[in-house]
Amino acid sequence: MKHTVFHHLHLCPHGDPADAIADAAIAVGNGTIAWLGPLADLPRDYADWPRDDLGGAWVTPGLIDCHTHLVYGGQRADEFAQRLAGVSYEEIAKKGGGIVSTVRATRAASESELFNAATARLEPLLAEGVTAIEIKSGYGLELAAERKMLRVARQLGERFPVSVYTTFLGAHALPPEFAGRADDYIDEVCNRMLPALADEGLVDAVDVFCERIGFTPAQSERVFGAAARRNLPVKMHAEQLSNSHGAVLTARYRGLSADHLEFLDEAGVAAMKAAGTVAVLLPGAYYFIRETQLPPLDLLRRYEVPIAISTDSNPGTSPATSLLLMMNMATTLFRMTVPEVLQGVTRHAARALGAADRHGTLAPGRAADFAVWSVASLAELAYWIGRPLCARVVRRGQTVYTRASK
Ligand code: DI6
Ligand code: FE
Repeated sequence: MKHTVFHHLHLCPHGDPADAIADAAIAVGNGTIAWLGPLADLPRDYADWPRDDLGGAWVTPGLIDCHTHLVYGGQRADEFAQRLAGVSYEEIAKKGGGIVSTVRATRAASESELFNAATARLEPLLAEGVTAIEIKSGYGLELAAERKMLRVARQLGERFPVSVYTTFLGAHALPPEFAGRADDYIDEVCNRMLPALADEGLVDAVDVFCERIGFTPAQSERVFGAAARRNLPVKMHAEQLSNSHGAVLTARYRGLSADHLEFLDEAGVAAMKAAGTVAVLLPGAYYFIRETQLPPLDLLRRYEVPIAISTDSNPGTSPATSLLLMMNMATTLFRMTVPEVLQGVTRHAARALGAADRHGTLAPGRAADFAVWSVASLAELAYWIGRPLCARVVRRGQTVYTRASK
């Protein structure tokens, strides 16, 4: 049995600095946490276990990026340039650009090309302490290409030391071959794509883009109904560019999360609270499309809705591969606090994936998945912009990443 006592560390076991433990220790046996707490209280059973000195670093649970579109072909830097010249995200989408241009590139790419492109985006996240990640489909918009995306997502979890949670987002945009026939495409999503992909074990959750340039609440509800018939949890890109009251619909289906939420109203917040639906805020998309409507932080706080933070890593609205940068943006742009954003990338993010029993908290009996930070204060995780702060990543008790020391 492989066992180690990690010591000479400060521990933030639940992502909340208020319950941090100074001069702590973590006893790990066979990849599972046997005990954690103040080193001075280390039980005798572990006194003779080999030690691993973390040099006074801070330790948090491994980070969770709970909303990504990591797998896709091509990139959209030229559209970015157009938007800098004043063309809006919605205008580009209406002219057949946007999501649909990534669809063309994704359909044309092979599985290995998609795997290699996604790897280049995954590696910086892993180097920042991410040990669990959600990866959506949604750039295939036909069965074979959606299957290809979800297979690549599963392969990333097999190849790299990260837990991958897949989300079927067939209802991301209307593919060109269904132009003007959105209801027929929703039939295809509900009656053919989702059942086939669920039967192949490729789907952990189902998402839909409920928006003026996406799908209506009625079409979104049909997708949720199809997910419910397969006992699959749901989530939604909701209230990103307008208020379609998608969050209320998501809450009605006891959705894991409603995401974006810039235009969320109090009725939506109250419904999310009642349903236990997590608010996933995506500051990278807010920043990149130069949105000005802030998500209703005061309402979310007043109703005590759990808030998660994520990269929304995607080629159109958030070409981001840094969760720490999202923490900085969520504090600076959304005025969230350090404890809020730390919990937003740990236990609340785990809850948004329906995996709070497996990720986001360090406790006896759980997998020893943690990040080791070369910082003097946890506030530095949201403070520094673009600075490498993760010294080591430990997954199931084994060191899977060590930052090269100068
Ligand atoms: N909202 C977003 O911000 C992404 N998808 C969505 O529903 C954008 C995806 C893209 O532009 O490629
Ligand atoms: Fe998204």
